[in-house]
Amino acid sequence: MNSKPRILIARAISPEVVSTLQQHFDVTANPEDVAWSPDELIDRLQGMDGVLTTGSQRIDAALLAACPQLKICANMAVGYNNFDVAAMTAAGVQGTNAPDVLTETTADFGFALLMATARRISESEHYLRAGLWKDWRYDLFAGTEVHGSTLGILGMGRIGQAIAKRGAFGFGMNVIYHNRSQLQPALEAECKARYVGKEELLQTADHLVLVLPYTPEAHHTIGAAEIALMKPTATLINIARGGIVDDAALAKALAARQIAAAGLDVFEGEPAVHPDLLEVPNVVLTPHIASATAPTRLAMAQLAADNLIAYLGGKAPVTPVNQLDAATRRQK
Ligand code: 8YV
Repeated sequence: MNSKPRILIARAISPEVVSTLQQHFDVTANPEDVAWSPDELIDRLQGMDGVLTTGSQRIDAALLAACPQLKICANMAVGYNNFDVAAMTAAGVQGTNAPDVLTETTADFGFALLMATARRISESEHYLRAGLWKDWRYDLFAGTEVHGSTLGILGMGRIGQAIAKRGAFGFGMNVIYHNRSQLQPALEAECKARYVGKEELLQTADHLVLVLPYTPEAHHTIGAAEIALMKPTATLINIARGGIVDDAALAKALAARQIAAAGLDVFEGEPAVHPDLLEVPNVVLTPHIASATAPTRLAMAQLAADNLIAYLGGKAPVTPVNQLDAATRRQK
């Protein structure tokens, strides 16, 4: 009798996706939703053929060597900077991510964070809750204009394009972007976005949204020198990854009002947040929730499950992040 492949679900996900996976696999889940340490993860991965990971489980050469049975890591995230892709490919382990299903939801949140930052929503709510609202005042929480302003986007992938459309068509914004490569003219027209150099983007944007993938080259893409190029009235929004922004430099710039405000959903070393960021009022801080709506979380988990089912069932993965050589691929 052929036994079912064994998989580990590293964090708690929708019970319906767990049930689907149970039809195909011998499943070990994590119903208490414990954030395992790297060593605990290695322990639990012994004898597993596949794992459903989130962006917070690091998959590296040491883990792959310690888990020789492991054949696929299915990330429930579009970003996969938690994967050492080269090490996975060298070890013959398939990696998959979860693109597309979260694009519009994440773009919605990017815009929500932009609006909250520009219009000082968090800051003014704290003021109200603290009982400080006693009277009307001409410039009470006067913010930055959104409609008709210039929206700058750094990283023009699927999410960047979805944000551009919201800005151009919903808010009449002038959209400029910078990316590793310029979009095809038809796609630029669809997004109503104009390609500019990085310096022009920094100097011209009223609201700068970061949506680029986190690679070693993208570390501290925005630091003190880049912030110095921005307008004093500008806002900076990071929904990409912590590490793209030098958070210490940003906190300093916000305190000095070198830029007007920032909205951050991701942080260097999260869930820890740089203490200086917690001290400045002109920043909106959220705990990495840009893709967090119930339907989108479900779609992300389903896509990760589909990848596990396809690959361990002998088919091509749906959304691979690496291409394996048939000769070196870990097999049953
Ligand atoms: C996830 C994300 O919530 O998809 C991504 O890249 O950052 C988020 O949508 C997170 O990584 C958990 O998997």
